Amino acid sequence: MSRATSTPGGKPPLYKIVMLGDSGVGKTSLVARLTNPDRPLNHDISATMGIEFDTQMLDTPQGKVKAQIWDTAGQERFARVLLPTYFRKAKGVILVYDITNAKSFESLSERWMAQLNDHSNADDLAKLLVGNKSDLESSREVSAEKASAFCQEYGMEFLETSAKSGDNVLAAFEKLIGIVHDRALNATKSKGGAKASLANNNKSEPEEDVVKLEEDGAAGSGDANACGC
Ligand code: G3D
Ligand code: MG
Repeated sequence: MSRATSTPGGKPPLYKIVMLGDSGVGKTSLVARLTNPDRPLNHDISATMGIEFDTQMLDTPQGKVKAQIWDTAGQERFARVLLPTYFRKAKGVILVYDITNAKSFESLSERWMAQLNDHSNADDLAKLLVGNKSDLESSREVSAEKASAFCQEYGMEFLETSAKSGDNVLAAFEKLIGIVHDRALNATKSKGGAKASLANNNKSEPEEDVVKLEEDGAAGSGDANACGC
């Protein structure tokens, strides 16, 4: 379990979340919009190879937390090799499709949910469905009703976003990280309270490898090699 609580004045808890979805749906653009909202949508950064991650401080109703957001190419052959590393210790997942591309929505049930189940304990992961490119309403192929029905089936929340306009981007990441943080706090309580958790955390828990990646200076470097993948 990640550090679910922080000491007064201490570091906020850090949670790993992963982006999933077909190539081209806008995963990299969403992360870029979150971490650098003033940068126009520009695709020098779109040729995502392997794995990269970035960190971002986010607000939740229970205080500030740090999200370590992993992004992948979404290219099947490459992703298969990297998936175990990708999912390791993840606490949340954002499943992204493109509202103008019905196939990208079908891929969620045909491919991405199966990979989630194969490589993680899907029940332990907080999940958020994101329909991106909401600015392209006239080209819409996936209705919000259809997406909501999918969410009910898999027990997840849903938002439509536009990485291009910035609409709902922060809200999406905050929603997911809020769920992750709530779950961690509840788990801490049910394990005997925050005090016990803090005591355990001082015994250098194995989750620290996620933190270590960041401390190594790899965070945001955009370099798959930098995270030892
Ligand atoms: P990916 O990381 O999921 O593969 P990218 O997707 O972030 O690389 O985005 C793929 C393409 O979709 C990019 O276009 C990008 O500009 C565009 N895109 C991403 N999000 C949005 C959005 O919300 N609205 C619109 N209109 N376009 C978006 P290019 O042409 O650079 O390939
Ligand atoms: Mg990408």
